[in-house]
Amino acid sequence: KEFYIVVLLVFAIGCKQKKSPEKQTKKRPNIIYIMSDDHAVQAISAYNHPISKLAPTPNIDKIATEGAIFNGSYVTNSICGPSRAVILTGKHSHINGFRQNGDHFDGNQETLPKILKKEGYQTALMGKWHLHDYPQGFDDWKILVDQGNYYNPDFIINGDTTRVQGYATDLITADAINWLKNKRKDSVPFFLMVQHKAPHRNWMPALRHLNKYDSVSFTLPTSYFPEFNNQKASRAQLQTIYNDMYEGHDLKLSTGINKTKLAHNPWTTDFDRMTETQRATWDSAYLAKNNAFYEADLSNEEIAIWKGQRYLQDYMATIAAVDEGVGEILNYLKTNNLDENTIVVYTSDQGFYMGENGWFDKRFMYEDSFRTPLLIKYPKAIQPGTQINALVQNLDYAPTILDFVGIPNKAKDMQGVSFKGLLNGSVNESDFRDAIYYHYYDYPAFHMVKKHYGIRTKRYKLIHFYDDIDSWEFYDLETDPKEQNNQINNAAYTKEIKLMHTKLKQLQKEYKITNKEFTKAKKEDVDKAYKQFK
Ligand code: SGN
Ligand code: CA
Repeated sequence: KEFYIVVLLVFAIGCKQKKSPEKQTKKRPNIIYIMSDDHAVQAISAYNHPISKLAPTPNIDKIATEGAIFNGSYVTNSICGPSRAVILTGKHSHINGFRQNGDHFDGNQETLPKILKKEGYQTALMGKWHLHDYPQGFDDWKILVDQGNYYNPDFIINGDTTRVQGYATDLITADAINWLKNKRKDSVPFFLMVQHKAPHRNWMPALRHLNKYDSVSFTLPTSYFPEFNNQKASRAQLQTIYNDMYEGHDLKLSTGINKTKLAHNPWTTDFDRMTETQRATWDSAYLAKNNAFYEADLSNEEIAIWKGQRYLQDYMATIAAVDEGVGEILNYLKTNNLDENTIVVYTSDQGFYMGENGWFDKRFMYEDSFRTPLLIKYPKAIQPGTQINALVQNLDYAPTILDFVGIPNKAKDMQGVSFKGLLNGSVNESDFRDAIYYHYYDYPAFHMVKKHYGIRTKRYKLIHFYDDIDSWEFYDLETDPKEQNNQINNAAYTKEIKLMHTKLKQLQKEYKITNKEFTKAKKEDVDKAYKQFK
């Protein structure tokens, strides 16, 4: 009798294991992961920043009103390729091997899309990739070449490069919707990554948005003309709006009154690839405002402020198309009864400066570039209007998604932790992690931000800039949220600084940072780079 029971049991287990992945995964949620490039928290109206109040993002905001918004979401390394590699692997840069832009992603390692595909998900990727290797783990993909261009961008499809006429943001949205409409199977869940170029430099809005914010005067940050006392690395950077932006390429200024030829424009391809009709619409949209600039005959300080305004107007105008695209995707889900069982994520590969410290770009561990927007909706598990203040990182995205689809054990080799419990209310914020680690390596490189690493807790931040500099910074974010006063030499903080050093060492040990990470650049390379990027 026992023999027959054992045989029956073995048979039953065998049957369970043999179930096709399609059947097992039927009720698993779909996932749409939308990521823009360089989209600052300050530029999403759900975050209530003064800038975004004047240029709202109603569709992106909907994800927060119907789901959750993260007020403490950060990256581990504030730069494009590295952030994307962290998101795919759930591992810090020094473990996944992609430390700085230009590195080559080892696509043979385990990644989120690969795991989901093995579990029976249909997977697809549309838009920016920037990892210098063909994507793996996707049934379908269509990626921008390298950084991508706003107008008539080149896409790689199955290894072939094709120039596609149109505006990148709209093309990527259309590719996403087309994929949803025509995907191979309706019986299995899907994982779709939609990755925009916008609002990346050089901030070229869609033709329909070229004059959208002309009459809006954005509030420039109070730190627009900073002093940088006791902040050596900040003094060495080359990412100041009024010193480092190119008048033509970045600010779309012409050479003079009634001229359409662009002022300084070292990389002509962004404009040269426009069709004659596109270019004519573009030129006529900028003509009057460029004339107004020349007619005003501004002082140097006024020019610096004018540049900040032009930058913010264009940057926010590129976001208008992203927001419309998000709206289209959300509508598609609703009209096709997919919204209940689909997790929608909106994030960026990192934050960005919108004039804070006078800057654009990212890279620094200061709040505006260290933070990244994160909004998630999933009606089945997340209450509308959820606000989360815990410290989460892009390192956690893969473990969280795996947890939501019911395979948390697949994240056991990852360094991130699932924050599903924060989203469905089963974990208290006070029980979540209390410190996050950051490490930036891309030096010497564009914008000359020194290598640095550091730790942030709810209240404090400790940063060490190294390589051709050895400079520590400590901030009390409660009294100095804009990080203007480096307190590293303030005796009143001795105890806290010591504690932060200890925590930093603990985290470095936990994340397996070795001395190999603290290499030094050659002096001649640094000198060459300063000349090249100045
Ligand atoms: C380009 C930009 C830089 C930017 C890097 C990295 N210059 O080189 O300003 O820091 O990309 O951006 S551009 O005028 O050519 O656009 S990232 O998002 O890919 O990391
Ligand atoms: Ca980026």
